[in-house]
Amino acid sequence: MGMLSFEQKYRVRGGTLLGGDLFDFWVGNFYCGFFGVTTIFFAALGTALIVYGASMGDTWNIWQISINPPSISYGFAIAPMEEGGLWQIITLCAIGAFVSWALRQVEISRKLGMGLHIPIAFSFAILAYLSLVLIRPVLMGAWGYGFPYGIITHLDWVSNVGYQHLAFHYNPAHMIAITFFFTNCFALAMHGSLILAVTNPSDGGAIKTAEHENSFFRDNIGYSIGALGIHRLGMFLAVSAAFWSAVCIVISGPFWQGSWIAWWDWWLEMPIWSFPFAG
Ligand code: UQ1
Repeated sequence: MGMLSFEQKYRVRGGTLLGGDLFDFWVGNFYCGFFGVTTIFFAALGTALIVYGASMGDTWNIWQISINPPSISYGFAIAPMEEGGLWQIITLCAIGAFVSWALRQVEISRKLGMGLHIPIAFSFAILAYLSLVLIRPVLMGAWGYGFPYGIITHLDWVSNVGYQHLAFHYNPAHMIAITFFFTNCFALAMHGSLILAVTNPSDGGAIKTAEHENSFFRDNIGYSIGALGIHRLGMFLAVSAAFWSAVCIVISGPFWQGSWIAWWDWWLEMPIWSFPFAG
């Protein structure tokens, strides 16, 4: 149940983006809101359509079930249900549910008088999804460039798109995205371990303070980023990882075709290699 005295003060009307007082209430711990209703609507409809699509397929093996996008030949047309139309509606439901969830986060943040950091951070995850099923397919000319909704089939799709570019790890935006993901893991491992270290003293020991946190890192590496700073760094690293992931897939196909190894030829073609020795 949590902090009831705190909640009594902050469970206030208002802050809604749409509908005024309509749906401005809580169900147990959960805030409803207009966008809570739309989240449940899109999530329930999308899930039901995935199950319906699975029932039309030839397997109930959870690993092999797949809802596929239309073939490329349909372009931007609405495909028949069994030939990708279902994928198109499920994609609309997913976008509707994700955007509703972000807007519900905005309403809750406004009620609490907080910043909008959470929905802004979450919107970068939505952007990464949109880059795969909306932005890149639009730039490529067909919905068929979206990825299939299946556990194994979406992995096959990633592998296939990777090999279409020969060696995807040579994609510079992919390199940057991976670097942000790993650095993010490193930062959260440091932060999580530091917080556990100061809040879990040995039996009978006293919980340590922010000064202990700062002192550890000053003693260890000569620098402490600070309690607020580590969270600013964390948001920057996480949001950057999602952003560069979106960039790395959107440029693959629409703005660069073929081998990502060959992209680095600009380096070999620099005039500095021949200038003094040109014969
Ligand atoms: C840190 O300096 C700090 O400030 C006290 C934290 O806050 C609790 C941290 O969690 C971490 C991990 C650090 C160290 C991080 C860097 C980038 C020096």
